[in-house]
Amino acid sequence: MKLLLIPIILISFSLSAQDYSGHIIKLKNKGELFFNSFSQIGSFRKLRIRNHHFYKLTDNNLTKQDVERLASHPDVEYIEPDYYYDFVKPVEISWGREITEKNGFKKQWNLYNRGKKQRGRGLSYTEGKDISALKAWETTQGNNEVIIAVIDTGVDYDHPDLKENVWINEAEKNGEIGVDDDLNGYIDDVYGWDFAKNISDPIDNEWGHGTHVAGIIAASHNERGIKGVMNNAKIMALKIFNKKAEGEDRSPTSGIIESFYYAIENDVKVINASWGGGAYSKALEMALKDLAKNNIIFVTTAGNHKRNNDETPYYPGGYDSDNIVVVGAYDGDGAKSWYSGYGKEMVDVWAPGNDILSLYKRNPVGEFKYTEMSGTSMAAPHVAAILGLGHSIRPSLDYRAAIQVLMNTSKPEPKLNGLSRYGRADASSFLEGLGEL
Ligand SMILES: [Ca+2]
Ligand SMILES: [Ca+2]
Ligand SMILES: [Ca+2]
Repeated sequence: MKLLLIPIILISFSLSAQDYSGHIIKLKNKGELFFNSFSQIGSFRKLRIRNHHFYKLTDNNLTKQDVERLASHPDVEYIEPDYYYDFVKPVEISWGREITEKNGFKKQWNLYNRGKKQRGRGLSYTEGKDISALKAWETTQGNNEVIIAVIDTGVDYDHPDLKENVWINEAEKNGEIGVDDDLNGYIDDVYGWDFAKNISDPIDNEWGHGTHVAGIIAASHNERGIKGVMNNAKIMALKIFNKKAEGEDRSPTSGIIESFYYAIENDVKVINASWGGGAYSKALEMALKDLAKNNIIFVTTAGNHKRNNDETPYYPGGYDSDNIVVVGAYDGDGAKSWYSGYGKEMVDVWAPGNDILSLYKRNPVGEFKYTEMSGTSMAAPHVAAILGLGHSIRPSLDYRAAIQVLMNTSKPEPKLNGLSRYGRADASSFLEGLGEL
């Protein structure tokens, strides 16, 4: 395969503390008195969160006194800024041409590291520094009952190397356009939802980041392209980042929270969240705990900021909920990727993150391609998929047990000592470990 190396986008995760859009208000009840008192302040939108009374107040010009008045109303549990989360940042991206299965898999050192230098790249590789995919596949290649939500820039669900493994809401697919056929509050949500624009189509047509993540998890083991960690899975596309929406390439916390409850309502087992950087939100922490109550594991990144996450909390990995797995990135030698965040307490395990070959969104003339990207965004989906393999053989697997086995069966790596709680996530040892439960 010939790759034209063109560094294009940097995928970054930087926090700007004042960056928010409106406020999130949690009410203790339906808030009839509240809305009578504040009908003149901005406009309120009810968030689609079952069993809770959350509203988004879109007025951006509230004074400190306005916020205090709202907060002191007896119906209000709390009010907080609706912080933005960022995707976007330095990742090297290289454009690939059409590739065949044979030469595609050869480039997937992340799945099978032969320890060979790649031609012309000068990159170093050490045999065996991978996730042991080949050995794991002797046990399982996945199961298409296992739903993994990719909360990201959307997913190009028509990519020929992914479309077999895309989650489809059959009631909407076979239903009427313009009608909420399954009465879930979302009209025509066939593949998931675009929470950024609040429209039904979560296609990844602007960034390609979510499609790349989805391909790492579940590209088909067919005659073309690459192999995902899972050959069988269902990828649900929950789009929160959008170039032309409210925060442009950022997502307000309110949209993220709604996407979590969409996942809860639709039997998701694992969420991949390759994003970060927002300020602490009580509402988001509560939503993460609700994922745990619904046995959903939340896999996220250590960030591409090179910092120690023990010293400066990095969210969402820094939230206090026992269903969160924070993943750092390693290179072809098993060493920490130069950009990866780390932390003896706050980073759990490691996965491959450099020059990862996966799917790319279709180009402007409609061709489906592949590309390499580097970042902790690429490391996290390896772990989401490894957990998905676990669910494939143990459908009622408890999230706490799954996470414990993942940690305990990770490979100790001297080069990563002191930088995390555990070692390199290992698919084959994980499945063996589950077998011993
Ligand atoms: Ca619907
Ligand atoms: Ca419909
Ligand atoms: Ca393939």
